[in-house]
Amino acid sequence: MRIVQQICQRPNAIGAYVSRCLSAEKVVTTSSYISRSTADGVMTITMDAPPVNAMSLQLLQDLVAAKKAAIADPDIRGVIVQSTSQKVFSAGLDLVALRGSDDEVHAFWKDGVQELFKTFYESPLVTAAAIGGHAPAGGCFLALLCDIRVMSKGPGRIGLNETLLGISPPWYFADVMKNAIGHREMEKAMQLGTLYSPEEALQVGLVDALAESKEHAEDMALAEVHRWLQIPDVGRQRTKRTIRDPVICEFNASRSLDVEEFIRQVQSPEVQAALGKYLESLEKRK
Ligand code: CO8
Repeated sequence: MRIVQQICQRPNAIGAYVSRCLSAEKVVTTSSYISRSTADGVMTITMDAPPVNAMSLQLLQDLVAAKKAAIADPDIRGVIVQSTSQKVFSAGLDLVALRGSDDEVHAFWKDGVQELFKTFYESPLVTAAAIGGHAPAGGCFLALLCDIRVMSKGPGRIGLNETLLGISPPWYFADVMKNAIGHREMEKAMQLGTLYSPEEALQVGLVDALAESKEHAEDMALAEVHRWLQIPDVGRQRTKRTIRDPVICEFNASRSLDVEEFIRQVQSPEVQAALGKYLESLEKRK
């Protein structure tokens, strides 16, 4: 499997994406779950794990690898995360993976979810999520790690709905949610497992803007990234670090405990039963 990484170095930022990289072209390797393309200093990471971009360990690791590649590339200053699906950004963590063996769930959390949080949250790059449909649970979490969130109007829903599955997400899920929507709204939304419509999400501040379609969301996200890139990196990045560093420090200090707590929780008979029922209910909707 391979992807094409294309680089255009034109100074004309906004609008230049329309002709995304017909010139210089660089080929890099990838997995089957994402593709990346680069233009005008912005890397676009597109999730492609049908049907719903459920975050398996592989998809999580691919996202992390792509983001790290962007960070390591001196020509890249911004990142957009999006999906090939017309109706789902990501259905969140792979529920089947949460029913794996001890070793599997350990690796899933430590090498997948924790790495995703750390890599995206502490990244200095301007990062946007173009949310072209449903973004429950882990899908919402990924969007919350970005600086900018644009969601398409329509039937898609977004929120941290873990309690509906009988699970309780870790503190840093709550923290990033609180940053977006405030403490009181977060307390209600996370306990009730609220999934917001795009209009409601805009109203509470969970997303920054609404688009008419998935493609429009991607265009708006790119334009907004370019707007942020007009700010000198040195000041913006230092400010981002100042704001986010305390959370990263707390996270680094509690990683082992967090893995233990995750394993304890997902392997309890109650949670396994709730996960089983939830997967069955998804099946029955057909
Ligand atoms: N994981 C694995 N498989 C999934 C998931 C998922 N998260 N979501 C959907 N699927 C599967 C379905 O079972 C179905 O499989 P199959 O075709 O084999 O029957 C297939 O994907 C297609 O699903 P749908 O038919 O439901 O697709 P729709 O387009 O109709 O609906 C939705 C898309 C709205 C996204 C819908 O699939 C849905 O609601 N999915 C569940 C979303 C959800 O609740 N995710 C929660 C995941 S938990 C999480 O992310 C955070 C956990 C934090 C853990 C903390 C513990 C300490």
